[in-house]
Amino acid sequence: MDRKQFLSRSLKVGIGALVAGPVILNASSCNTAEGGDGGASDKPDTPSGPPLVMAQDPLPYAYDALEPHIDARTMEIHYTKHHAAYVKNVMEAVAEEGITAADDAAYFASIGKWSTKARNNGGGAWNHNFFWKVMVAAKGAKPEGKVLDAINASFGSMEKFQALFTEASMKRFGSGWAWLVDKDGKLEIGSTPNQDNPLMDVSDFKGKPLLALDVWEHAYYLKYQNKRNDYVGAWWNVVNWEEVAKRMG
Ligand code: MN3
Repeated sequence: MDRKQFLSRSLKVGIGALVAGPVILNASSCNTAEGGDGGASDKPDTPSGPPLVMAQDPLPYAYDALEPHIDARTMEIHYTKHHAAYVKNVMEAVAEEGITAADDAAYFASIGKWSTKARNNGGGAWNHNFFWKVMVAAKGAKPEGKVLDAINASFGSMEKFQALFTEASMKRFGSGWAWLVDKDGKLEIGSTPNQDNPLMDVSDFKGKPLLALDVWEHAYYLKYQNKRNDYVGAWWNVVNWEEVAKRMG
């Protein structure tokens, strides 16, 4: 696919997102400079020419797959309403502001250049694609191998890691996210407000995301009401540690 075809395709995808609501593409993570039907390839540092394309990745399991820890109704609303809206709105911002970026990482690395709408909805689109993948109907799987080793090396034990991550989740006032990141080869725990993430230039907490927990009330209120602590406690049962291992590389 040449550049012209790619731009044309990107534009169609963007317009599709505007008029048709959520666009579900079989792309692993939104935009790539390659486009094309032959599959996306990671290609860092390509020129920031193409319009940004963010899409809603397919949910990797059924709405009820994470029951009883996360209920089907919450999952359905979260995916079809909240996440879909972030994707629709970021593509609106792309059209309005003429946002270009070689890929998601490049976009977030210069998110401060764009509007609050672009920041909040771009973060919302990406964070949820990430969040769905780091959960699985694992029935209480535990980290092992290199993930467990890294957790032990950074935090002392799995119990201490969970306590610190839970604390970060609970201390995030209002809406936001708790994160486990790789920061220069070391694991760190932190949180971000709203839909910010650790890839953003404007974020106080930075690193390569390995695990994330959505602590917006929309993620848990139907089942847990004000008991965020119970939600966090239940969520450990559905963490996809294999995905965390993959992200660690
Ligand atoms: Mn959410």
